[in-house]
Amino acid sequence: MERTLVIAKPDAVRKNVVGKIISRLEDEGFKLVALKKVKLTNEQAGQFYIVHKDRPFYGELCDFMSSGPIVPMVWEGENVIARVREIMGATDPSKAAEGTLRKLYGTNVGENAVHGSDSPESAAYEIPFFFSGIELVG
Ligand code: YYY
Ligand code: MG
Repeated sequence: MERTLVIAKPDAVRKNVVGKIISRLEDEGFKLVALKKVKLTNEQAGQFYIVHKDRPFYGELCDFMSSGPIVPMVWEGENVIARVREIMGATDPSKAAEGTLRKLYGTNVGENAVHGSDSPESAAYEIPFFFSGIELVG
């Protein structure tokens, strides 16, 4: 069964919509296998998003992702990586489809409420970034 790393980003925590994000993923039939609340340093945010290190938005992204607590979680289900990407919607909330999490809860392209792994390779890096084996309860 496939797993993906989802993060309720600092803006979602500030807006008090973490529960709504969790409810939506439960309603979609996925199984929650891990969840915690953490606050990253700027350097830790940079390590998480290391694939974007040469992009112009990297500095702002690291500042935002370390601006407050986040809620990383692991979800399991059939085709969960691609399906969560659909449920999240486009990176820019103003371009995201109606009913998607980013349309509902995002603010702008930088503050877009939620992260979801984009491939099995990304999930294999991102899940152990936050969770050890004994924290993953399938
Ligand atoms: O996978 P996804 O989160 O939809 O977008 P990415 O292209 O991987 O970018 C990661 C993260 O960076 C995005 O969620 C917000 C931020 N970002 C940005 O601030 N400005 C952009 N033009 C593109 C991405
Ligand atoms: Mg991405």
